[in-house]
Formats: sequence, structure tokens, C-alpha cells
Amino acid sequence: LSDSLSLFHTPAPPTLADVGWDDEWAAVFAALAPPGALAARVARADRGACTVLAPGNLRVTSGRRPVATGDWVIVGPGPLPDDLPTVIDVLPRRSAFVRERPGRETAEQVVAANVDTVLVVNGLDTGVNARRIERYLALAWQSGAVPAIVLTKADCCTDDDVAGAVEDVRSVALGVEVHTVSAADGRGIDRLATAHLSQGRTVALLGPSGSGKSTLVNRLAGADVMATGETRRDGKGRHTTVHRELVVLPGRGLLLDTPGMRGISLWDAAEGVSQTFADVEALIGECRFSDCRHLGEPGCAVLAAVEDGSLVESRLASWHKLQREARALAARQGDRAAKEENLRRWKAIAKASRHRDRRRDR
Ligand SMILES: Nc1nc2c(ncn2[C@@H]2O[C@H](COP(=O)(O)OP(=O)(O)OP(=O)(O)O)[C@@H](O)[C@H]2O)c(=O)[nH]1
Ligand SMILES: [Mg+2]
Ligand SMILES: [Zn+2]
Repeated sequence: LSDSLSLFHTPAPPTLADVGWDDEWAAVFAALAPPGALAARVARADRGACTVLAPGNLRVTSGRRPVATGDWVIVGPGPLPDDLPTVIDVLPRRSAFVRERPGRETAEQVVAANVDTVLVVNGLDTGVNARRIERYLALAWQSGAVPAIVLTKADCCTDDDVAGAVEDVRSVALGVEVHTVSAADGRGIDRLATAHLSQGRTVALLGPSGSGKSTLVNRLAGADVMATGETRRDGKGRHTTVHRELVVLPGRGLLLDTPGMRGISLWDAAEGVSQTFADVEALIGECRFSDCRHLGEPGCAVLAAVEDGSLVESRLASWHKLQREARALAARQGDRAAKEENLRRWKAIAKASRHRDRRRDR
């Protein structure tokens, strides 16, 4: 227990409401939980075990169900008297930020569950990366949470540079709030807190390593809850934060800090891409051909917009790229589903034939 007590920097343990519990969760829990089980929220998930919040702060085994940081789970006693309590079930997620799991297999990774606001964090010391922001926004919109963009380290730039960066971001983040903050001089922090922190609400911070996510968590919490690290200049970025972790600010909501992600591949993000590129998609209906691919067909409204300067060419290229990526993923998912189906059939055949052999042996 003691190693997880650092999650709380106030002496009073958080209440269920502090952790995000509400009537809707209560109703779902009541419908699914066996008598005597507890509701708890996953603050940190490790292989096979997780730390959960509320009613206390306890270490439980995850059981067979994969759990993600931010999940609401049903906890019951372990199978043997001395066993740790065990996650029996995961309550259906209200939102989930999901990317493709890095590595070779085609699988999803739930980065954050039941999040209300996704803060897409970008450091002004490295300049804004519009393409990366679009990618995060696609996944954020897809997640069901509301994205906002936070440009950190405003103290590293002149006011003109800050204004220019905000302008650049606004042009690719339509309808999304853009905040500029500095953990060094404190600017923008209160405004960000007022806009997004309140009891029971969950705010996830996502962005590259060294962009200042943990520093911002500490600023918002008013205490050093997360370790922070020097930014390396050689581009080899060592990750300071290595676990995703939910931090409770009693009465003021929850922050979900994450390790910087080097690459972030789309996972089921078609709708999120459409929402991120609402400006491009609005033009599509105007193309002469309903199956226009916007690659040079006559009467293409998208290319006409590039021509007259109302759509930036690099943004169109970015849209094409993310569309292709979403389609390629769907194809790989289809391949994988077909392989799994094949494997299931072979296993069934093998089992049936073993059964037959046994009967023959008798
Ligand atoms: N000047 C300045 N430096 C900052 C600011 N915010 C963070 N930093 C510095 O940036 C470096 C990285 O900050 P972290 O908060 O550890 O970055 P992170 O996004 O959590 O990184 P990972 O945990 O690796 O993903 C540290 O040296 C911080 O002191 C800021 O507003 N201004
Ligand atoms: Mg960090
Ligand atoms: Zn077209």
C-alpha cells in the first residue's frame, strides 16, 4: 500500500465523487456488480496488477480483463483467502483514447479511459508540429472526450513568437481551445485550471516527451506529485514519466499524466479524422464526382480550394495521409480477424479429432 500513497498529497483520502463517481456510474455498477463487490477507479495499471482509488487506495490483481488507467472496475475478493482483491469486471467506458499498440501485432492500446478533456501538449521551445497535433486531435475526437491544445514553455519565446504559434495551431485545430502556459512564470495556468478542472472531471495530458506534461500536472496540483526531467537536446528523448497515472486533486478533479509517445498510430479513427478535418470534408460534397478522390479529377472542389488559397496544401496532404493510414489499419484488422477465425476453426477441428481418437482408444 505504502508505495502508492504518493498518489495523494492531502491527508484526507478522496471520496468516490473526487474520483469521478456519479449517478450514472452508480446505476451501471448496480446492474453489473455481484453483492459485496466494490467500485474503484484504476489509477495505474501494470502487468497483472493495478492500483485502484476509492474507497481507499489499494493494490489489486487485474484478473483476466485488460484494464486501462481511468477505468472504473468492479473489485471482489481474490480466489483464495490470502489473495489480493481482484478486478471482476470493467465498467463500459464512456470515452477511451486508443492508439495502435507499438510493435508488430495489430492490436489496440487504451492510453486513457473515461476522460472528459484531452489536453494535447506541445512545447513552444521546439516549435509547434501541426501534423502531430492533427494526429492527436483525430484520436482525441475519436475518444469521445473534448480536446484542447496547450502550448507550454511560453517563457521560452518572445510574445510575437507565441502569438505566431497560436495562429498556426488555430489554423489546424478548428473549434478547439488553444491555451498558452508557462510553468516557469505561471502564466495561463489559472485560466487552464478554471476552464477544465472541477470535481470529478478527468483531464488527460498527452504529447511528446519533454513537452512539460508532468511539470504542468505539478503546477495544477500545486505540489510535486510527478517527477520531471531535463529535456535532452540530442533528440533521443529519454522518458521521465514511464507509467500512465491518475492524480487526484480532491474537490478539483483528476489529472492523467502519460509518458511521451514517440509515434502515435491511428486506431479506428475514421470519425476522428473527419472531425479534425471538418474544413476539408465540407468541400467534398461540392466535388463534381461523388467518388472523387481529390487527386486531380475535374471539378474537384478540394483542389479548387487549394488553388484559390483557402485550403493549405500541406493540410490536404495530411488529410490524405491519415485517411490512408486509417484504411490500411482497417485492412490489417480484417486480415487479423480472418487469421483468428482460421485459427479457431483449426483448433475446433483438432479438438474434435482428439475427441474421436480418445473414443477409438476406448
Ligand atoms: N522554461 C520552461 N521549462 C519547462 C516548462 N515546463 C516544463 N519545463 C521543463 O521541460 C523539461 C521536461 O518537463 P517534463 O514535465 O518532465 O516533461 P514531460 O512532458 O512530462 O516528459 P515525459 O515524462 O518524458 O513524457 C523539464 O526540464 C522542465 O523543467 C516551462 O513552462 N518553461
Ligand atoms: Mg512526464
Ligand atoms: Zn474532389
